[in-house]
Amino acid sequence: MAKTKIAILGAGPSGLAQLRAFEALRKTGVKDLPEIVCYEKQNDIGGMWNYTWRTGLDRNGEPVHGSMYRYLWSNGPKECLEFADYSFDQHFNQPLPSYPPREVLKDYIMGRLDKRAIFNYIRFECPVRWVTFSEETQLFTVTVMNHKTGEQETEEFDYVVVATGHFSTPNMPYYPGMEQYPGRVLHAHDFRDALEFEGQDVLLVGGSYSAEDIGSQCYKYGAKTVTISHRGGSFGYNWPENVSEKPGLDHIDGNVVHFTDGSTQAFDAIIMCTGYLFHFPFLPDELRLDTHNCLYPDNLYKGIFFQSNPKLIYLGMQDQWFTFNMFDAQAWYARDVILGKIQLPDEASRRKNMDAWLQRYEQSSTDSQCIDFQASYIDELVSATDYPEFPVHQQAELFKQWQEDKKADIMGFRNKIYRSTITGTMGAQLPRPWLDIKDDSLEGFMSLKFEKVI
Ligand code: FAD
Ligand code: NA7
Repeated sequence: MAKTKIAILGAGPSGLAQLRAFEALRKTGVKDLPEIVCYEKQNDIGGMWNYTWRTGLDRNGEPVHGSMYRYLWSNGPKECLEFADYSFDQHFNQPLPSYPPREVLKDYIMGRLDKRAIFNYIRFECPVRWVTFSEETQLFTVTVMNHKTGEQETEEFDYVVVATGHFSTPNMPYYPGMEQYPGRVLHAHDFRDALEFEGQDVLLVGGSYSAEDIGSQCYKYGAKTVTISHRGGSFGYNWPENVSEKPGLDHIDGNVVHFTDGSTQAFDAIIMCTGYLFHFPFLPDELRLDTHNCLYPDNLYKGIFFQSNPKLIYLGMQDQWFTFNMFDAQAWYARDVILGKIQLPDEASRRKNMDAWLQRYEQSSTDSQCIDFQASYIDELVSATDYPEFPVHQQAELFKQWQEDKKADIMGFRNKIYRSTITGTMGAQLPRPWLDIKDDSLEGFMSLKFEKVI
């Protein structure tokens, strides 16, 4: 019998989790595993965690995937994203503070991979162009552009795993007057370096992570004033003196921005932190997940299997409190379905199950309830596979503490530390407040003298 073939689209944390799930089995001596090809648009693994200075198009003329910026530090405690099968202690051999910078987290994510084994599966600089499914053969046909050879390639697969992320294609609204605005207007996706805005009056539009974090970065690196326009209300943070909030943006007149409460203010630059679109230009309508950033996208059974064709698997499509450990939970579950260890129920039962989760999601209105919702979702997945059980509900409590810490001190929450639920190790204390540490490199961070806390 021909081997089962799987295409994994994307080698970011979700795609890598899928590769790792199969590798974990291979390492235990299981033979006759499916044949896997992973297509990656970039020239390295890591997905969003690969910092790129580029904006717009990459060297192959493909849209740049990266939305991360220099000086980005983890926006949640590392103790809430720790892999259950590879702890921070194992990787770093010393306790670290709870909010490491991007390079440090990237080092951790990469650390558990046997790169030589993993790289065998990956075809780099191969953006996926088109995917179809034949009812007749029950196979997917995947067409990619191989920029290394300059030729298109087409192959058939039994399963397709879509792991292309959903924080890369900007949602860019229009406001009257934008075309005449004399300053720079950019989306958070193209923000790379807060130093660019030193000494400037900067406006950020949006009410979520990007607005609060890019706003904090601009403050940290010397913007004159930072103003955040939030159409949905206030963040409720105790911002420093030169950071303030405004209601929604109404229109722009020259360099003066008019807000919905009638107030006006001039700005040097506007950063649109207005979120991202789910964008799958390589999928036809009948295979394309149609959703927005939320905790339970409809039509994904277990948050993974596309309802009308469950051989199409989506990873990491949820809004994310939990990240790496959730991707693992999904990848292990998907692996076991592909291997026939877990049988999917029929279409009607899957629908019923999704409806029950959707109903539960509807009843989750506060942040705490949403955190618990995602923790329960992960818990259900983990308990069905051999992925190491981990105290996901304890991690949910850490997230709630993190929320409180942010409310108490938005510029100081990254000085807080938490205890690992995997190893019991307490995070180490930063030697100086986050606001005063301007070097975010791996070497710079690791050379700091952290204070060990028992
Ligand atoms: P991605 O990391 O986006 O990876 C998707 C991969 O698919 C990429 O490598 C991309 O090149 C590839 N790809 C895309 N299209 C194609 C195609 N057509 N063909 C082939 N390959 C393709 N999470 C945290 O846990 N902590 C944080 O502090 C944090 N901060 C963040 C800050 C920002 C600014 C952003 C945008 C996200 C942040 N996240 C954070 C969330 C982050 O998205 C996840 O941690 C994680 O990167 C998601 O993994 P993924 O593999 O699903 O998607
Ligand atoms: P999010 O979390 O999806 O938030 C997008 C924000 O943009 C949200 O507050 C929206 O307001 C706001 N928005 C969307 N459209 C508009 C328009 N037209 N006008 C004004 N405001 C708008 O995206 P983020 O980029 O903040 O975070 C994404 C990930 O990046 C996150 O997981 C982090 O890890 C980093 P709304 O709430 O709908 O009123």
